Amino acid sequence: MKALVTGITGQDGSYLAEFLLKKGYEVFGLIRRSSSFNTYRIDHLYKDPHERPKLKLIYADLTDGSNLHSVLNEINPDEVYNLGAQSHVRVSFDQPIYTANVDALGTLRVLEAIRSMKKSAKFYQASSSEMYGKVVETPQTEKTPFYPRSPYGCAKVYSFWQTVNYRQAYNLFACNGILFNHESPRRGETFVTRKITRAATRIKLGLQNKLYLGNLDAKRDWGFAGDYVEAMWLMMQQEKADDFVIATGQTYSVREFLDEVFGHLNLDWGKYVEIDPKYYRPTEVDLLLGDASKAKKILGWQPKIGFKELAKMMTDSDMKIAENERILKDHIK
Ligand code: NAP
Ligand code: G4F
Repeated sequence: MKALVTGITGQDGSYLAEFLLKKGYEVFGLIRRSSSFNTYRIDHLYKDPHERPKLKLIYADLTDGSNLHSVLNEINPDEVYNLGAQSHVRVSFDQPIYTANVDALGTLRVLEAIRSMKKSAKFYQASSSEMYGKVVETPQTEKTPFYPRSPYGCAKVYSFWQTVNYRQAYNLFACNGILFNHESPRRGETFVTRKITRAATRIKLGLQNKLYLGNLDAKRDWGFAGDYVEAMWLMMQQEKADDFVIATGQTYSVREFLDEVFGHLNLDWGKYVEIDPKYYRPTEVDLLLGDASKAKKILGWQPKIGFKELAKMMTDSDMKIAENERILKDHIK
């Protein structure tokens, strides 16, 4: 089986690549040209003599339709996982048009490329709980109407419906995973969980004094990325394409995440955290809480790692990074 993954250098792309390689897939990852290294999350796979022959990296970009067209037609994958995106909600307010180009039109470009293939590929779209935005009901299910609150959320709603429409209009196997927030030690460092675990561990070792954050009252349904990529694959193994909410069914505030992380390090976050209004969003998503009953029933999927374990896993991992930073700093002195 051949799988093509857009966004392979991202958090989810790296876990999904590991997962698919373990299942024996040949994995084709689309990467962007960058002036600095952007493959650090998958370097361990590339260096592994068992995995390397099955992992192929190809330059492509979701803003370049002709490039996607030729890559997909050349590879002829069985499954396409569209994980590539400008995925930062706050940044989408600064770059709304770029975000729409990548996160909305980018999806359409991939769908069009699939439609041009002789043998059609199955398609997975990385849809998001951000589509629920100013939630109209709690918990959120596959039937909850969308009310996006950011350019990112709007772009994801567009992609959601294009995916549904290509399924209905062209009979493509095209499914949406509506994933609630999921984190890991590989989470980008500007998302709130990782920003907190990086700062707390650096504060513990005297490498940093303050942590500047925005809205501490926002609540999220936080799961572990490693659990969530399995759900993506399960959706693609069904007889019929469908859309699924993937979530833990528990919600916690940013404040509670701070309690957990700083508590684990025996620190009082009140002494270190300051509010910087620049991290507030023009429109906020106050509360997300998913109901993944459909995924449990049809896919047999449920999360393995809960909130406390996730916070501890990320803190312990970042402590190792901070320790290395300290050694380096002491060495330079
Ligand atoms: P991430 O770590 O930010 O990774 C995003 C990936 O997209 C990176 O590989 C990035 O490449 C790539 N990318 C960005 N712009 C691109 C472009 N123009 N063309 C091609 N690739 C591009 O995101 P993630 O957390 O793994 O999330 C994966 C997907 O799930 C995203 O679509 C995100 O919107 C969606 N999602 C995430 C969550 C979550 O909580 N993590 C929840 C719901 C949905 P570089 O490495 O070169 O930047
Ligand atoms: O970690 P965040 O930036 O994640 P957000 O906005 O929920 O988006 C993530 O999850 C979505 C799924 O619902 C994905 F689709 C999306 O791609 C991304 O992965 O912010 C979480 C909350 C927000 O309410 C934000 O206002 O934390 C609050 N927050 C408070 N201080 C902060 C900060 N967020 C960030 N990034 N940085 C802060 O300093």
